Amino acid sequence: MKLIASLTSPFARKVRVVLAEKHIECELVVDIPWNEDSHVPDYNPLGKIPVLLLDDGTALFDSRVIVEYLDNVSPVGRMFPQDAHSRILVKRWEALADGICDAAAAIFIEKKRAQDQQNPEWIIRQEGKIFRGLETLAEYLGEKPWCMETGFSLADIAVGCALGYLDLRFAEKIKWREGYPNLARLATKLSSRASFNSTEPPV
Ligand SMILES: N[C@@H](CCC(=O)N[C@@H](CS)C(=O)NCC(=O)O)C(=O)O
Repeated sequence: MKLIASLTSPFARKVRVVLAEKHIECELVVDIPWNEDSHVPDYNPLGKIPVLLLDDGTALFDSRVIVEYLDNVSPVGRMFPQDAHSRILVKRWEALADGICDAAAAIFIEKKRAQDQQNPEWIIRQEGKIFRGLETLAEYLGEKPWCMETGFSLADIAVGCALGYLDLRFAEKIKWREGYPNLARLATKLSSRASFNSTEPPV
């Protein structure tokens, strides 16, 4: 099995953390989809990472499909609670955390354009998604030790990867730790796990 990923993608990090938590061996192939010579479109017509290449040649994308597949590969470190309602709540946490990453990545890409080609209204619209998203994550978390009452799950991983991505791209602009101490507590706890430590994005 091979994971095609970059070292900074929060979606790829989510998959890498899941692999580490479940102790699944997987070769990492670094491929930056923005590079001219990227092979990502050969495996994912959408040209996005992560892509998981199975030994029989099947290419799986996107990250939500991959983590669900991995959770079925091994019973170690279950990522989803058993009952249907809790399971769908984990998926909602994941959708919200991933959505924050989508908006943050969109701003990052827009800001790479020449200043006079950037669309400030569109950036503000994406920022709104991030700020409302953070507020909702904090509200859902409350004083619980983990996102789900049932304990550590994919929800915590998705949130940890989203917060880590905000630190990577917008540490100066988005001071989420100051506004949301409960999210800060969760992030600190996650950073002490080997899975998060070993997938820390390079600055
Ligand atoms: N929903 C997708 C999002 C993947 C995604 O947006 N990946 C980014 C890297 S962070 C990418 O490959 N972008 C290249 C592009 O949009 O062309 C997932 O969860 O896998």
